[in-house]
This record gives sequence, C-alpha cells and structure tokens, in this order.
Amino acid sequence: MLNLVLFGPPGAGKGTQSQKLIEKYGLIHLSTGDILRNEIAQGTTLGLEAKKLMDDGKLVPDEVVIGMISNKLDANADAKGFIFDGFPRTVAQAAALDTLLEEKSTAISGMIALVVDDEELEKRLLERGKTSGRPDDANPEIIRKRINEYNSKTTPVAEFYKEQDKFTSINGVGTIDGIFDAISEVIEKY
Ligand code: B4P
Repeated sequence: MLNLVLFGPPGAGKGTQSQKLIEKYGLIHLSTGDILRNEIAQGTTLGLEAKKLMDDGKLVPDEVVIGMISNKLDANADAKGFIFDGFPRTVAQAAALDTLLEEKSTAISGMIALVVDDEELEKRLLERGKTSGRPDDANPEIIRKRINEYNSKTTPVAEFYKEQDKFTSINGVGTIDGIFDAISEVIEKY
C-alpha cells in the first residue's frame, strides 16, 4: 500500500499536485481542507464551528480532524493507498495517524515536503482568492496568520517523519509538471 503525506505551507501546491498524483497512482485523496469546506457548504454543526477558525486563519482542533480522517479510512477499506493532503498539521495528528494506520496493518510510506518562500505563497493565495470565494485567501493579514500557524504548529511535523527516516523535501517553485515529475521520482523509490 502506498500512503503518502504531502506537506508544505498554505499555497505550496499540495492540492494541485494531489490531483495529478491520484490520476497516476490510483490513490484516494484525503484533504482535510476539502472535507472541512464540504462540511461548511452543507451547513453542519461541525462546519459552522470550523468556519469561524478557518476564516481567521487558525487550525481546527485535532480531535475534529482526526475523527474525520478515521471515518474516511474506514469508508475506503479497499483502497490501494492514500494521499494525505493538509493532514497531519500537528504532531498530535501525526501520532494519531500512525495509530490509525497500524490498526489497519499499514503505515506511512513517506512524507514529501514542498518548499516555497513566503512571498510566493502570499502571491499565489491572493491570486486564487480573486476567484475561489475562499475567505481565508482574500486578505494578506489572514494569509500571514495561516503561514504563522504553519511555522509554529505544523513545521514540527516534519521532524516527526525525519525521525522515522521518511522525509524528503523538494523545491515547490517551478512549473506544475516539473514539480510533479520530482514528486513521482521520489515515489518510485518507495
Ligand atoms: P487547506 O485546504 O489544506 O489549504 P491550503 O493550505 O491553502 O492548500 P494547498 O497547499 O493545497 O494549496 P494549492 O495546491 O491549492 O487548508 C485550509 C484551512 O483548513 C487551514 O488554514 C485550517 O484552518 C483548516 N485545516 C485543514 N486541514 C487541517 C488540519 N489537519 N488540522 C487543522 N486545521 C486544518 O495551491 C494554492 C494556489 O497556488 C492555487 O491557486 C494553485 O493554482 C497555485 N499553484 C500551485 N502550484 C503552483 C506552482 N507550481 N506555481 C504557481 N502557482 C501554483
């Protein structure tokens, strides 16, 4: 089973690359951002709570996203593998994911981190904000808050996978196809 964690700051291209990877490798795409936005669109209690935090650039509580991922793993028991996009975003989420996968007699194959500088991230997110309708992409202050949340709470997740010898970083600035080729090269080695 191929279980990939695609890692990087907001706007690094995780969602963009995931779309190409699911086509090539036939994996199930689990994006906690997409699942949360779907809850918001449906107006669920969870969605309403999450919206307040997301619109303010903050992370949603660990137990909420861990529960969502657990449900998705159960619902896709016969999958060839998964791409985890935007999850885990904290060390607690990473530890919980290890436990959930162990219960299913599988594990993370590797984490691939996309490295992109802050200036480029801000540019991409503001550009997407013109058409996405996402409140968290609409203003520079919220975008900087998201990048700060990433730096304080999410960067330690890379250490978690480095300790397991499962970490690779690649340059996330360049053409979408060029970055995709670099990711594919890493995956072929798993
Ligand atoms: P996410 O939905 O994960 O959003 P993201 O970080 O903005 O996305 P991504 O990196 O995938 O960017 P994309 O490819 O689209 O999270 C949103 C919010 O949800 C979080 O702030 C948090 O509140 C909450 N949340 C989600 N998961 C959580 C968790 N596990 N725990 C707690 N809270 C959680 O790329 C961005 C733009 O760049 C696009 O417009 C794209 O076209 C462009 N782009 C991509 N690659 C490019 C390239 N190579 N060159 C130029 N532009 C490129």
